[in-house]
Amino acid sequence: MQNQTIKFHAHKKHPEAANSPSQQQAWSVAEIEALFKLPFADLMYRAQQVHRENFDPNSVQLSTLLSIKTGGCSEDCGYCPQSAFNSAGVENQKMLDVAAVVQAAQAAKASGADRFCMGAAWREPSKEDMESVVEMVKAVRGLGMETCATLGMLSDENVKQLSEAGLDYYNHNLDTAPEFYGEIITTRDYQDRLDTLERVRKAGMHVCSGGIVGMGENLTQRAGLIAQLANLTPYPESVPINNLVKVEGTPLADQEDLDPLEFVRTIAVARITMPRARVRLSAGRQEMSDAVQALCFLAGANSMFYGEQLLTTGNPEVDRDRALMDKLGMYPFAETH
Ligand code: SAM
Ligand code: DTB
Ligand code: SF4
Repeated sequence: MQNQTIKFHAHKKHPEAANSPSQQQAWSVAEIEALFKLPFADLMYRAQQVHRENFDPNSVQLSTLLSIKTGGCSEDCGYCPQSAFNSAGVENQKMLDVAAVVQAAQAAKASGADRFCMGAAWREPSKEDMESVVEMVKAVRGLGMETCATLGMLSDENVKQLSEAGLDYYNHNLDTAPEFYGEIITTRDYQDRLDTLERVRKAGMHVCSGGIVGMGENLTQRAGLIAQLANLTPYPESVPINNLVKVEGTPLADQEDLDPLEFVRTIAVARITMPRARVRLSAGRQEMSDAVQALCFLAGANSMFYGEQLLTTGNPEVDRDRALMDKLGMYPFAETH
């Protein structure tokens, strides 16, 4: 395992976009597992080194989420309150109209977010769905925000339409290691996810892909998820690391808590193995203390979901996040570019 030596270029708006496959190291699951097992201080030191070589360590990229179509999803993802297989009490809603989406994006921008992510509870979008999404992407782009969408699996035609509409990022998570995946989802397989990511990449959009920890996976499986992500060539520009939000009515509602320090370690390992990615401290922040979040930033997280709502569950209030950033001397990426 060798240290990456790519230098941070302060003038670049998107250092993560310069990630080049030719500079990329291949990672075995065993190597990644060895990182997880380092003494905590050694792991944090190494993650900080990589972080500082590639990014301004005090800047945090802020993405605001909006659920543009909620509930009634035909997939059986065990963690998800929006699956029709689960009974989490989420009210099904039809797709929002473009004006409502633009209004939410304007509010997000005014609060300091630089990226707006539109999420839909679909296995995959229909032709009619795509027409509305394309309008939404164009309108949000028109506000000068980066756009992201997460709509399920995509066809070649879908990626073409999204790319032509100017979509900057597509979020599609691998969620967990291939070996554990079948315990959580049965209605689509791992390869389907990899195929969608490949299509997004080929169409020239940036890839946002990560996963969920705390679903009962073991350490090797956590390492297996990171290995899958880090060995994508190139690895994703954005890597959301979600801590399972345990929602009543889902099969994972009673899952045992992951030790918060294991979550911090996962962030550090993602940072080391994907040096130029935006590593996002994602779902689960509402249940996290400021101290754990501070450790995550120290471990190399440099992005978070920002705004009171994730898709159907809560996220810290903007005021609490502003206070946290102030306390840590951190600033939103949008305010320095
Ligand atoms: N339906 C699309 C899909 O699955 O690709 C997009 C929306 S889906 C809700 C996006 C991601 O949210 C999932 O892949 C999963 O990683 C994350 N997610 C959903 N429920 C979660 C939960 N309870 N805790 C943590 N992350 C969750
Ligand atoms: C991601 O990795 N996490 C976000 C976003 N991408 C779409 C979603 C988290 C959802 C948490 C459960 C909910 O609010 O429904
Ligand atoms: Fe549907 Fe996405 Fe939830 Fe799975 S994670 S049930 S695909 S909304």
